[in-house]
Amino acid sequence: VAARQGMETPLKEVAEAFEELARGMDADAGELRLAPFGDTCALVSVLFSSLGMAFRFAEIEYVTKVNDLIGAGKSYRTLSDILDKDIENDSVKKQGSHSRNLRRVRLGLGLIKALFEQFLTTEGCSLYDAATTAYGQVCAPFHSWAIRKAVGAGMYTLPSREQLIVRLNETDCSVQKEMRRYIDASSPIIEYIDNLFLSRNISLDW
Ligand code: 1PZ
Repeated sequence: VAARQGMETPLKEVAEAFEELARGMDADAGELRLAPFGDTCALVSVLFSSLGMAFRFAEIEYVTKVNDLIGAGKSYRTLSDILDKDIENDSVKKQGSHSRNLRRVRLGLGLIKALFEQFLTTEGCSLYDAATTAYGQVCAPFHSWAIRKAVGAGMYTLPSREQLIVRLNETDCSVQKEMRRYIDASSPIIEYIDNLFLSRNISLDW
């Protein structure tokens, strides 16, 4: 109903927040401030409930990392600031460091982007196929065997395409539009985060 009446749906809210974040980055001469970044990433958790209970553990994992970055926003102004600090302390890849959590949250954003891309380009395919491909592309290379097995099992509990659209309070048409908006708005942000690491000679193979 919400989609038909042009009201805010969770997906639309997320898409708009990322558009706003991308605009803010342009306005700040290509700098990404930590506080609005954390708040925007936190919004994504509204999408988890539509995936079902099996992904509660992914939600907890993601939210913990986002909350760490939100907390860091009180002491650090930008994303570069946390990375530079961790380089100084030799803690970029250390478990629980802000930089490592940033890398993990970026994987989450990339996973959603890949899922939406799969969803849009494989209309006949199930959500299971779309999510399995997206996970395999973005996160699986960096996850342990045990995590990959658990995620693989959880995939079988995903709702159908149609169920997902209903749970998101969207229509066939509106869901495509909002997913496209998220893909477009999140791309420069994901690329920016990758470049933060790469420009400091930190590879992305972890
Ligand atoms: C978009 C949804 C697609 C279908 C569901 C795919 C579910 C992916 C589940 C990911 C489970 C992550 C489990 C924990 C992994 C941790 O080992 C790592 C490393 O953490 P560290 O060692 O640094 O403490 N954590 C991550 O890689 C964080 C990944 C976050 C994944 C977020 C998923 C976002 C999905 C959004 C759905 C709306």
